[in-house]
Amino acid sequence: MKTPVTVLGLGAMGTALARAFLAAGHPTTVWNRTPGRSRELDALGAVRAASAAEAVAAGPLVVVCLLDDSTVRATLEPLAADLTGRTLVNLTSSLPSQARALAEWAAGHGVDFLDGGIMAVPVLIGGPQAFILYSGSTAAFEQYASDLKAAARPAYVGKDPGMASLHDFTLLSAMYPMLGGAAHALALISGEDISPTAFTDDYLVPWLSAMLGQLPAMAKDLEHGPDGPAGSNLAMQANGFHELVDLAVEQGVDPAMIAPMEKLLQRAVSEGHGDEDLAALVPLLRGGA
Ligand code: FVH
Repeated sequence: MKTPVTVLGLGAMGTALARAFLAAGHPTTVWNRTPGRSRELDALGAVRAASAAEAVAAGPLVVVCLLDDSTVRATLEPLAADLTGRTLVNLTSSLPSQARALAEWAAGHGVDFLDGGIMAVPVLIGGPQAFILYSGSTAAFEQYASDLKAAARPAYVGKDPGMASLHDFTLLSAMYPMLGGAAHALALISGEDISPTAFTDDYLVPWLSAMLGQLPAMAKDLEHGPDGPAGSNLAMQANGFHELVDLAVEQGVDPAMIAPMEKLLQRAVSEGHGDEDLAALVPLLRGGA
């Protein structure tokens, strides 16, 4: 028999996780604060527990996916005794410090603990693009990785329970400005006779894909130092960037999304990095505001 799994929380993500475990043949017990949510899981074979404690008692592997860290603490703290001897996998978004504190709480109650960062939206769960970053108990990961695979490809990023969250939020920090930049680009053309779909398919995706292809070189420069003169030096970029802000103003678009980049480039130049490449921004940012 496959490992029984308990899922606490049937929001959009908890429901997707429960569906994936059911699809992979895991006996799956579910609980949600508001009863009756995600009724479709019943027909797939989910067992609906009357209380969180009853859900926890159903099996050795407890996956929690609630709104935020304070919700998790409020839900789990009364269940400490029920969780003892089981493995708790927290897939709720939380800060590294919160994950570490939860791990400490779990250890104090004899609960094996993994924190996870879900790199997917609900519709991708169970599919090939989804992956989930895990950190915390190596033993728990080794024991349950093959079960957790039902939800998404599991990637273990370290014993420190804060590592999954650090990786997760770092990846989101790269994603949001990219998607915000895409929204800014589409706003620039929105008053024009240009199809957003065609523009995106023909130019935006190929352009961003080509630029993404440059990231490994940037990371290499950062790790080993530049291996030649900058192809696109920061002085040149800082000099021209105001035109992007001017274009936004001309098109009636709020430049809020791109304006901080101009300031950052100017700062890099004024601090002597004009002849360097974008990798020079990394230590600059690390130095703080
Ligand atoms: N959905 C997504 O795209 C992202 C992908 C990456 C990871 N996130 C994180 O996953 C956590 C849950 O997100 P979600 O999408 O499932 O969120 P909701 O659909 O809003 O469901 C929230 C669940 O939390 C329950 N809940 C809220 N407050 C309480 C409380 N005080 N006590 C107990 N449970 C609570 C809520 O229950 P109910 O409102 O139905 O009673 C839902 O089960 C989240 O950390 C994302 O950042 C998702």
